[in-house]
Amino acid sequence: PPPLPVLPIPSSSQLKWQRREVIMFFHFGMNTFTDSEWGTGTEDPSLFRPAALNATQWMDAARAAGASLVILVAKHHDGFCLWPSAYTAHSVRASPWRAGRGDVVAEFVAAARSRGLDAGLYLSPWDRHDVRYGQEVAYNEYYEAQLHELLTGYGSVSEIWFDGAKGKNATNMTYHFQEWFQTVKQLQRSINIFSDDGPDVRWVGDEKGYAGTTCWSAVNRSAITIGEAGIEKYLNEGDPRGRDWVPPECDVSIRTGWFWHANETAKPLAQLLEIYYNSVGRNCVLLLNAPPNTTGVVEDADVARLREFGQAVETIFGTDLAAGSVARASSERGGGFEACNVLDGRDDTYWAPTEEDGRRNGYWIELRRPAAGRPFEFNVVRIQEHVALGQRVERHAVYVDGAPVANGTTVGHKRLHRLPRPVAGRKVRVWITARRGPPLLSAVGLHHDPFVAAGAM
Ligand code: IPT
Repeated sequence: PPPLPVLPIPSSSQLKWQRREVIMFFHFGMNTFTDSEWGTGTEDPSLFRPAALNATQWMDAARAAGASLVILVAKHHDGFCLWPSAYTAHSVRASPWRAGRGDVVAEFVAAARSRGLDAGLYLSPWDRHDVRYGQEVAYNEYYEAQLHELLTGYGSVSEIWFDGAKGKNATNMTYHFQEWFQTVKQLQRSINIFSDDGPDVRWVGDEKGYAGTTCWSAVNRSAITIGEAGIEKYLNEGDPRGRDWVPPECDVSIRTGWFWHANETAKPLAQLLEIYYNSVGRNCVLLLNAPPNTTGVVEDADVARLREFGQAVETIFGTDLAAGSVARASSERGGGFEACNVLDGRDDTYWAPTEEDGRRNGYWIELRRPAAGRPFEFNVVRIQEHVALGQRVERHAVYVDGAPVANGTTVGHKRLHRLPRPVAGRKVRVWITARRGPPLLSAVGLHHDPFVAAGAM
């Protein structure tokens, strides 16, 4: 029989999200036109006038980066709404753009669909414009009403983002998160809700795009208060004893700011790849932000950088040097759970050992080059758990022909080890030295990363 789950386990929406690996964020709005990151809320709507907004161009940039989901900031802290909300005058309706008949959310969602991408939305709880902010009942109702508009007017929304950000001098205000989350799920059953404490996807605790070297998908949600300082380390590493499956998302901008500023440029490729290894390679989804400019397009240099990034990931991971090797393991459960499943490129097949195995010598799986073939030569090791049945690995180590080359703690959906220099050998063995249950591995891959710069490690 198949192995039993080790709780907690992901929902099908969370699994689908996890397998996206790279998704994109678009911060665009009043701040784009005022050279600001946090607007005051007093901005004149007439300032919002992108000369040639082209959301399809944003989608092409997202696709070039390898993203399958795009998230738009529909309202940031300044309160200006990118859709013609019926509940406020502070929106695109009051701007000169498209003569006040424009709707960025509608154009964004339509462009995403036309390019085969799923859409998500961000609606800032902190609102520095609306007069109801500070009046608990009135503002929470306003916020609910806007959730309703966004989640009923634009078709299927895959993710919604609740930012915990709030200025130090912000008016006191209790957000009714539990009611909001309930409304969201009632309107969109398969949506993933992002906030510091999920319920579906959690913040990783920083805006650098780095997860902890130990990174559990689980946490105890009751241990987290949204927006509270001091929770960052817990969010960064997760909790091996967590009862709630709430995997982390790493939000980071390709530039310094979230919004477009004339004097900023995109991070170099090497830095974006470092981010990839420290996010996707540490059991997270990478949410990469690109800021459209005052024209309403992502700048050519940024698009070029996103394309370079997407191509680099494809160059490194498009070829699995372990393909064609022979897999054996400390034990095999049999009946469809053979060691060779780690080589088939599928997420739904995996190696499962016997229950007794761990009590004897410990668990290991080994890839071997047939005697006639050339030795392996690689500088990246990829290990993936079948997290559909829970995250189990607590500690692991990688050996090449008996010599240690890498080790670490958690694995989760994907763990990447980038080695300082290429190694060669005929046998690659992964030891699982500590675990919460028999390890279930869906993949062990070997890759060559030509972008490892001398000294970049
Ligand atoms: C930070 C919020 O405090 C946090 O709750 C989360 O929403 C995060 O943003 C998302 O990036 S604020 C930021 C200035 C660190």
